[in-house]
Amino acid sequence: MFSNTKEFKIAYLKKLEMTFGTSFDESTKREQFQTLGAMIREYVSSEWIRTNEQYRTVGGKQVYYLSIEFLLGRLLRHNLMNLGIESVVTEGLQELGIDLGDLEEIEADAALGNGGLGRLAACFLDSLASMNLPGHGCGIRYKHGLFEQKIVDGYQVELPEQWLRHGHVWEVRKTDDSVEVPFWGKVESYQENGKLVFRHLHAETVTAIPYDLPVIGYNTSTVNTLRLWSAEPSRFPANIDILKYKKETESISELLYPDDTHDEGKILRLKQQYLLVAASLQSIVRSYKKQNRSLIHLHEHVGIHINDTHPAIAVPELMRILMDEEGLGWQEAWSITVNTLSYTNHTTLSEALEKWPVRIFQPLLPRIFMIIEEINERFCQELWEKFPGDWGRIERMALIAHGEVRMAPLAIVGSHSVNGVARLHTEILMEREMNDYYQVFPDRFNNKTNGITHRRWLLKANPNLANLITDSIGPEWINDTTQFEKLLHFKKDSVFLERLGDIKKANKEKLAKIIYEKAGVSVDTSSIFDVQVKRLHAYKRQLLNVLHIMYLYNRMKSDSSFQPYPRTFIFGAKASPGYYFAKKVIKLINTVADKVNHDSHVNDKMKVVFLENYRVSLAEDIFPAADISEQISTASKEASGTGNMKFMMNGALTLGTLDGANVEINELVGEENIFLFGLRAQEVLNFQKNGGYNSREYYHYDQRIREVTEQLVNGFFPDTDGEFTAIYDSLLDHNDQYFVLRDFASYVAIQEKVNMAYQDQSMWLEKSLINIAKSGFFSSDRTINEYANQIWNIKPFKVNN
Ligand code: F58
Repeated sequence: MFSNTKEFKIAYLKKLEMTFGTSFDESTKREQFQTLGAMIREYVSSEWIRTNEQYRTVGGKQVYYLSIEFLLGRLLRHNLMNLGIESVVTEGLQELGIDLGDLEEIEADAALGNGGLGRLAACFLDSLASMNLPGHGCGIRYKHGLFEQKIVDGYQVELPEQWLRHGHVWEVRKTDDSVEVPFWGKVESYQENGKLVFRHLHAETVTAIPYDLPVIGYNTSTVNTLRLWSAEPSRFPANIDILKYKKETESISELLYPDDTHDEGKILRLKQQYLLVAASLQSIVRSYKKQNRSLIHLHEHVGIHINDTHPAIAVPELMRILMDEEGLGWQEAWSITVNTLSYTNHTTLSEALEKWPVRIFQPLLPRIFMIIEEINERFCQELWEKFPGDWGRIERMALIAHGEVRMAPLAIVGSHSVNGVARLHTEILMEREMNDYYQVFPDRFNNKTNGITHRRWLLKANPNLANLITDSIGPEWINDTTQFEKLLHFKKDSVFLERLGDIKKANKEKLAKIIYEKAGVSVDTSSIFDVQVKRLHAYKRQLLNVLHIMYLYNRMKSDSSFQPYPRTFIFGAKASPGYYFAKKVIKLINTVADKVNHDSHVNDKMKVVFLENYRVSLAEDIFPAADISEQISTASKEASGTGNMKFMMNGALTLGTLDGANVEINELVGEENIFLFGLRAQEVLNFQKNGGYNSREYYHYDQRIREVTEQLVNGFFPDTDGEFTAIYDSLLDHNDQYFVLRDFASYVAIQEKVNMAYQDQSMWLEKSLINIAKSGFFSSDRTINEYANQIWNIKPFKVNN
């Protein structure tokens, strides 16, 4: 469409005038952004069509990644980069007096997710397309993504997120590919030609409309698809309140994670999950049938991945399609289902594994429930044969028990592969959390350590570092991250290390500006940028971090000889709207920030910053600027973490527990290049099993702990009467479930080590370099390669021009 700056400018101006009926001089920034986005989408459309055509006609097996979240962030620069037209476009715009960076800011983050799970799905899509793998995403087009966070008087306030207010320039609405999804009603069975046949009657039907997004691979002709479903009313039934029906239907794709503390919310969430699964499976089967193949061979040509338990209803839904619609018998349908499906678990927290009350499930999805009952019966029969008389085991393992449908067991029983997301996590699943199932299906369990796309998190987010790497080892690392290791040659190269230091400093200056603009705090860019950004959750222990800051503050106030190296503590986190404790921790961080930042005794040595509305686009400015990456979860609780990988790839040093993927980071970089502290996973698990931890002992014996915990409730923070009692109680009355006080001393000690280490800059930069050089393992290209070869059995397919 355009191969040089001049052609680009002509096409751009024409497109702008045609789309908005306005001259360039009169156009707004938004119009300029929309024009550019639309141009790029058109630019890729022929490759997109070609990819789909060739997948259909000559391509091999395809995989569909079903996920309730896709945390894409912004797509403009990422797409330009992957298409290799970033510089032509940047220059062309510049000649028109437009800064690409300004247009980038116009794009709303597509925040269809809340954390690592959703961001992982987005990284996987990038790797699939970039490695020419036929893999697509299926998700929900929530009208409102994750809420926008404001901090008002230190508290989190949630505003509805509005990413679609100005439309989404990358999507294409495909009305003709819409499908119908039934809820409620009843199931009737009768004999037909000697076969038992089921009919779903009087259902309330919803139309699922797909919106397709092109997923553009880096430097390749592959353009895969992310299909996001939106719920709309289908034909309006007679005699109903139309407005009510419309509202109810549309609410299905209105919100990510509606509040499910009451039945209405539970129904809505289950509807979302079924919408995602039923619509995706119908559309997958429809496109499979276009290839004139029999469904008996489905698993040879199609893989369907269940990302966490939310899409686990894919198991009974695929059975339903194969039996009720295609007429296959149970055995045949079951074997195809199991061979087609695979499942990833993302948590060891048993309370986080989904369970649905039968009283809600059965009436809402009557046929699906019948199928789950049958799967359950057959599975329990098998267990009975394997473990005769072991009622306890059967009760623990049943798919339906105590009035609930258990989604993780359903996914395990109905998939040929079950994977954890880091080595330690998978071990814990196999040895503890899912040990019963592991004993029955030992061959299904496997590990796939997470990864991140280095194209977004390094090439795009940290262009100066990317250039330094390319200057030093050539550009091959972009397609092959094992090349990162070549950087080790520069370990003792003072010129290289100095450039590395300069780049970090420049990134810190950029972030400092953002901090000043957003939070009104001016920070010292030669201080240590010590960063913790992630979902706010008790197990992630933002509380430990803030208690340590309080301790430092106390010590600086009472001991004038205590002069630690200057630090800037940076936080970013959203708390789930109904999570009381998490919100209190946010308030505490902001309260401490207020105290510290306004105290002239300490504020030239330390600052505390809470950046509101943490999201992908903000993260892209944070990771490149960090010196210290806080990964301080209670060991055994963080399945993997992926922020830890983003920090590492950008040269920050990890300060963490041996949890999740930190274990693998430690093995790669060696203990001298990471700061480890705290209980080990096994110790935590033992305490949990056998008891023996008493948080009050730590309170009594450690004066530092006593002081900071008492400060939560003794008026140390003015005007916060009772504000932090819940935190105080969690630590002392509820015996500190997450071992914050147990790990406190060890955390303080390791922070002192950081303090010393940072003061030897050349040593620090060497450690930073080693971290970057070893981070190639954490590219999602490596992860996706493992999924492709070991789970999905899909092969790269080069789209022909
Ligand atoms: C995260 N899970 C894990 N869940 O916590 C993290 O260790 C891991 O690296 C990441 O998945 C990718 O494997 C996660 O983000 C959620 O956000 C839940 C979704 C359902 C509601 C509760 C939170």
